[in-house]
Amino acid sequence: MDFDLSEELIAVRDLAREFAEKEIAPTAAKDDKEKTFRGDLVRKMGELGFLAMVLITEEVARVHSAMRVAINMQIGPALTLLQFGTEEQKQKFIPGLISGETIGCFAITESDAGSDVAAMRTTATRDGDRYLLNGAKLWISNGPVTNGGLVYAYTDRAQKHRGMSAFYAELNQPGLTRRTLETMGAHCSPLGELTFDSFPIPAANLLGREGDGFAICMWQLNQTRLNCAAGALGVARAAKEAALNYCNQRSQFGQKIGEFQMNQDLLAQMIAHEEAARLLVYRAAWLADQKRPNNLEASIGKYAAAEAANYAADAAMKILGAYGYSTEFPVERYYRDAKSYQIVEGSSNVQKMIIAQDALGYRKANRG
Ligand code: GRA
Repeated sequence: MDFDLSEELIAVRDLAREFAEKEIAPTAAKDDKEKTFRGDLVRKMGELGFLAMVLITEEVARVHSAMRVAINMQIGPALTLLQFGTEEQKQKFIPGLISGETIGCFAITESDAGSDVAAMRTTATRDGDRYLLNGAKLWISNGPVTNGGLVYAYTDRAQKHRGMSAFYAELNQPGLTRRTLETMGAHCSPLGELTFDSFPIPAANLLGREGDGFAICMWQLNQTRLNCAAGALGVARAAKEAALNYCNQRSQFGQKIGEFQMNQDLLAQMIAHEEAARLLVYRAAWLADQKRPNNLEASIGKYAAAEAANYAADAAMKILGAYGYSTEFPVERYYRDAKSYQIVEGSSNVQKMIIAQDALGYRKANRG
């Protein structure tokens, strides 16, 4: 077993850290307050080849979790096109996504289809050389700003999940209305509802074959879950760093507050949870690099990292007291942003279901 990163990976991580600290961190609090989507930073990350990878995502999320979501919206569709797309689809759509020229998205969730993906109602009906999309997608990251991404819909509802199909859709066209949604955290990651009314998608934009959509969706979620897990590590680390700094600065009752065992207990638990989660996330990423199945490992990593981020944000809030609760300092942002990791990309309960059902022999997690 080798726990060292290669020199190349260390260099990439350090470059990402420098970029995050110089380009994202200085305006993170302002961007969060003003709910600004930073398309310019997405393009800059595209130029640097940053729209990928666990190590980069963690560095970005450490300074601003919402910018990690932006990475996921680019790589999710790009990787899925790479895996399932035709040569023409790859050439036409991937470059825009990885350069950040196209602001990406993936539209799975609906009002009655969150954890239960197969319950979606959106349909894609064949009409000559195109499909007409009808239905409403909810809680779509980048919904208000995206101009292209993946959309999942039923081409044959009677076939249940085997009648679902995946499409790449160029979204700046008539037939789509958007509604912006407000959330507690990740304010620079715009979220929206997309309502499709006979929205046309060229038949050439179908990924794989009709009916492949559910399996494609599960494959895609397995990639984007890993990015999410890496983001949670970044938030856990940011909260821990804030708590450590404060413990070394602040004095009460004549001593540094780090001297108090109750704070040491919180710090030790934050560190142990974060480090354990990091190893699990790196294992899932390493398996992906080896082109080995890693659905189970990605679920374990995502679950552990989401919980570690929430533990750390909560503990940091306890340690910093009013300075944690204050909106003038970043810990309250970590706290708000951490919460999303227990909800998105398969809630913590969905991950636990995948993990436990695999262990019980009910449903194998690693299927391909
Ligand atoms: O045998 P079959 O032909 O019937 O196929 C079954 C199975 O083999 C069928 O799907 C196949 N399948 C898979 N194929 C390839 C299942 N899993 C996989 C896989 N991993 N790879 C049906 O299987 P099933 O087990 O009966 O499915 P189910 O019970 O309907 O659903 C399973 C499950 C709950 C795990 C799934 O629906 C799921 O993952 N739900 C969570 C949804 C989710 O993660 N949503 C995220 C939305 S996007 C988002 O959050 C954006 C956030 C942005 C950000 O912050 O980054």
